[in-house]
Parts: sequence; structure tokens; C-alpha cells
Amino acid sequence: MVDQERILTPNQKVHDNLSPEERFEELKKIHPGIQTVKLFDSEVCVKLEEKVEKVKAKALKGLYKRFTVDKAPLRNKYFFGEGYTYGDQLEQKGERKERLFPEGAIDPIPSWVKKYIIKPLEKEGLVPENWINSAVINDYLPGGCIVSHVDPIHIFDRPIVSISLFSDCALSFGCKFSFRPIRTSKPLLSVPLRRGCVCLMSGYAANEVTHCIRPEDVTERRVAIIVRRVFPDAPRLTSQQYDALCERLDRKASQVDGRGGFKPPIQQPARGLKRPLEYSKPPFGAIGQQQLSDVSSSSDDDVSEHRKDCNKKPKVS
Ligand SMILES: O=C(O)CCC(=O)C(=O)O
Repeated sequence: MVDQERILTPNQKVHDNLSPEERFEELKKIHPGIQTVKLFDSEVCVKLEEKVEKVKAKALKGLYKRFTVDKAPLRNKYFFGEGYTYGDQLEQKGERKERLFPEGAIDPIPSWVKKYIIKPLEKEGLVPENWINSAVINDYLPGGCIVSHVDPIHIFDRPIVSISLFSDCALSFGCKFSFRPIRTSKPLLSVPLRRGCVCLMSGYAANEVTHCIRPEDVTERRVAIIVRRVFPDAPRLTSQQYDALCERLDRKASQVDGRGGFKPPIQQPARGLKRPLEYSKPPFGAIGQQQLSDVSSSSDDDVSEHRKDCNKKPKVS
């Protein structure tokens, strides 16, 4: 049977047009779906932050698979366990167009995430045992952000769980973004995300109202580790679709070579996906890294790359 939650269309209200009474009514619906828990003390945070640094270093060496890493100037994303198409990776934009990558196309969840994050969440009873099958590390520099969105409801079960590291921040609900220069409307609700805290989002808060990280709330480097359960029957790219996506992105990357010159291919075209492609060590040192950055800074669900994304509308998935 189809889960009723998953066929609902998120109701994307423009919250700055609501009367005070309407805002209050919205808040009453949002609040029950948000829980924050201080789970990790400073000592554990330091340990987790060191692990994040290792992920970053490994990505810089080009040691992860292609779609594990999505780089942009003010925020990088590292997908583990599962990853999905979004932003410019989508051939067709619109609701429920996101697709999981084929199995094996993304690096597995690192053992430290399982041991130091997922296990404690299970132990606290915050998520069922062996329920989480994906982890994303969002690494923001000051001014980085993620525009208003709803995590795709056909891909991710609820709750959506995030852990904040390096610095405090805030999760805002019901914000409207405008660009050039980037601006956000007053949030309907802003939830403090303290370093070491876990935030769980479900129900109306997760499905019926957008959330975002505003650039003004990222004043120092901040990392969020988002752990979620992907539905076992969530739609996936076929290997042919995966190959076509890789070819399209490679073509695009070669066209955006600013110097107008030849840009060496960053990898072999994907074929058949028996053995998903990996970013090999950059063959040309710094140039290889630049390519990694060019290819993967293609998301439109965040606007950390203001220059490029300024004219993009907030994404509603
Ligand atoms: O950084 C956060 O805490 C939230 C990130 C988020 O909403 C996302 O990656 O979908």
C-alpha cells in the first residue's frame, strides 16, 4: 500500500504574507515535528570534527566516487550510503523528479558515522536500530546556505536527523529567498542548532513547510551531518540513465572551461555501472582538483555559490 504521507504535495505557503494569527496557527503545527537534543559534549564534538577533516582531506585527494562529493565555494556536500540527483543533475525539474543513484555509486557510510553518531542515536531511542541508511556531511563556510526546500518525500522517510558541529547555527522555516544580492524573508520559525545538538524533524515541519539555512546564520565554519532513511522502494536511476547523466555533466564541464581551451576529461565515461566510477587521484595536480570543483558545483538546492545561483528560485521538492 502506498504510504499516504508520500503522495502529499508539500504546501509551500509564503509565510511573510500570513497574518499574526495565521502565523501562530502554522507555528502550532510546526512545533510538534521538531525536537532538539544535546547529545554530544565538546570532547566528542572535537573527535567528530577531526573525522570530518579526514573526509575533507580524502575528498581533496580525489579518493571518493564521483557523486559522493558535491563541491561549491561556500559549501561542500559529501554523500554516503545513498545519494540522489538534484539541482543541475536533474534533466527535468519539478516535484518528485529526484532519483537515487544506482546501488554502489556512492561511498558507504564511514564506520565512524555508524559508531559515533548512528549508534548513540539508536541507543537514545531517537531512531530505530538499523534504520538509517544514508548520511550526508554539509560543510559550510561563513555565508554558505541551503535555500528553502522540503527533503524529497518520495526518497526520505521521517524523521530527518541532523547533527551540528564546529559552530552554532539556526534552522529557519518558511523563508523566502531572493537573489542578487541574496536575501531572505523573516522566518516563520528559527530553531537554534547548537554545536553537539541533534535536530529531528518530522510531520508537518518536515513535509508541509520548507526549511533552510540562511547565509546570515552561518557566521563561522559549520558542519551538519544529516542521517536519514531512504525508502527501500525509492526510485533509482538505471545504469543507462546514470551513464547519460555522467556524459551530460562531463559535456557541460568541458563547455564551462573558462579559458576556452581543452579541458582534459576528469574520468572515463561511465559504462554499465558494474563498477561505479571513482574520482581517481587528480592526474594533473591542482588542475584535477579544479575539475572536481567545476563538475560538482551544480546543485541548486543551496546557494552557497551566490555568483552562479543568484537567479535561481528556491527549490520545492
Ligand atoms: O545544515 C543543516 O542543518 C540542514 C541541511 C539541510 O536541510 C539539507 O541538507 O537538506
